[in-house]
Amino acid sequence: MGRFPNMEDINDSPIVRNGNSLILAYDHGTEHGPVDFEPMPKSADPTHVFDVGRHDAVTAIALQKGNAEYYRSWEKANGIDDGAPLLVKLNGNSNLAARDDYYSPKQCSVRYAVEELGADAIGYTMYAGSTHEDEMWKEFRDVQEAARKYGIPVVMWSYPRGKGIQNSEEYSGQTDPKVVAYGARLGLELGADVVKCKYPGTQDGWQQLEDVVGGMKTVMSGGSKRSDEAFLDDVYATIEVGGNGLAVGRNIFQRENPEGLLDKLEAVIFEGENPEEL
Ligand code: FBP
Repeated sequence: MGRFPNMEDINDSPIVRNGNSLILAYDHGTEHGPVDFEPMPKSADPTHVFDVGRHDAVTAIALQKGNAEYYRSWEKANGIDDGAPLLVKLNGNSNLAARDDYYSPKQCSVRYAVEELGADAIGYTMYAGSTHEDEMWKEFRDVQEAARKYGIPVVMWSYPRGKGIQNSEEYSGQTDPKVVAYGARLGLELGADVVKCKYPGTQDGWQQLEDVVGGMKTVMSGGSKRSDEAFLDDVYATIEVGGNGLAVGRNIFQRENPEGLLDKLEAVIFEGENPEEL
């Protein structure tokens, strides 16, 4: 059953396999700038990462509009028919902007993503807690309703941050389990199909999030690069308590050979295997 009556069951979406997803995120040139490519300079070439996305473990590649256009022409020019399903990230923001609080402007419409780019899903970053939250809610409303018309899943990057959280005595920061759970719940109530959240540091913290999402799909946000073991342990901790996988960038493209880690992630996310036994 889809969450919306006219929507297909999300489990039938190409971005989902065995109920779970591994989204290869590659919007870092927007969000962080070229500094994220320095540890692995070849990752600055989008075609290198497009190629990594052909690994069986990857159920979607998340790209900003410009790279999504490039992705489609790369597929066509090279006769590639086994690239990852495309998730177009509709909004994004740079590290260069001087803003009074967090805001992620939208620069791609759902219509363009679906009709021109053939998107299988769309993504939107929500900064609840920012003084610009109201504006983002309005933008998300339009995005979500348009996506429903096309019957494609909506993935919310739900990253509560900004003055509302910084100035609160109740919350300790972005990865406070209460904050992460609140962000996840907003995904459910605002109409996302998948919510992507920061790892709150413990399995118990992820459990708190799972307790309030009413069965909506949740994926863990990768974070900065760490060892295979530490990374797999966090992913497994979420899967054990009902998580549905991962949206990951740096832990994949900052590795010289990400295939080994992708093989293990495939076993953990889609087969539920314990990484200690791999
Ligand atoms: P990573 O796995 O590299 O953390 O990527 C996930 C992601 O959500 C990217 O899509 C995005 O570019 C980045 O994290 C944003 O992270 P932040 O806003 O916390 O710097």
